[in-house]
Amino acid sequence: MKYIKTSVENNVITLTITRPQALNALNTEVLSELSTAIREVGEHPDYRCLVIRGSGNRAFVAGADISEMVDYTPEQAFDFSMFGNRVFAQLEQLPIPTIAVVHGYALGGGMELAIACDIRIATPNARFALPETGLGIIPGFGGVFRLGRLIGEGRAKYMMYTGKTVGGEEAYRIGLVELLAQPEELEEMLDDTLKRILNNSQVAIDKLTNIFAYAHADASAADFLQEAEHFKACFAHPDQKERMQSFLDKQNAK
Ligand code: CO8
Repeated sequence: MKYIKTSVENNVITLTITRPQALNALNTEVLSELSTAIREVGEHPDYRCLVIRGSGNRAFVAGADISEMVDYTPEQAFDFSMFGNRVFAQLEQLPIPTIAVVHGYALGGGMELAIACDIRIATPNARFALPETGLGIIPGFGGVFRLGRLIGEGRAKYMMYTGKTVGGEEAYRIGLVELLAQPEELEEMLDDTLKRILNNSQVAIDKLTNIFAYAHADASAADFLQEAEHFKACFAHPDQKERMQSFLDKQNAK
């Protein structure tokens, strides 16, 4: 794989999204590789935990790829959203615990990826935001529904309507991340969490992951379709093209 690097240690598999030149932004290729990697994780009998990280020291994932999305037709936007929704649902429904390790930017689809995992560990320099409304779109990878479950609907609406960035400490305070670690303590905290999970009964954890997958499966299918339909409609409006183009023009002028 070109964009997803894999490593395995003590029955724990780590997937590192590796597209540092674009702050690990998710284009179709990255998403396709992620889909394959997650499917393979689900089929492997020996893995007991999955860790997801972003390459480099600046970002977990800076969102879906804006340069790819800017010219999408509404139909392409619908397909991209449904595809992303399927990949993140695959992740959410894995039969093993999943942990996102977040440093730097976790924006838009990147934040949606982090909240599709079971547990999040972040450093104070983590930057979470859903900047989609500023780009004329909405979160399209299941985040509209998942975020409210995690931090409460009011806070979720605040983050989506305002696009405001939340740093690592605030993310910890509002329950967007479960663990906060100074950069030098991050690996130790991750190892400690993994050891605690691995020391417990695999049978019991397997039962829990099954219950959580069951709890969200029915609602998710209808929710994702609803989200993708509205996501599609954003691409039929000039706001989306103007706002994304304006972002890209500013990037080019740097
Ligand atoms: N897409 C494409 N390229 C990106 C993205 C992105 N989301 N984020 C960063 N990059 C690229 C930059 O264009 C730049 O590339 P280049 O060097 O070739 O110009 C490189 O990464 C480094 O970025 P910057 O030079 O901008 O670094 P700064 O430190 O100045 O800024 C920021 C970092 C603040 C992260 C800035 O890059 C930024 O604002 N990026 C966009 C963040 C964003 O808005 N993300 C949300 C996108 S929308 C989304 O995720 C929707 C999800 C739902 C999709 C549903 C299905 C379709």
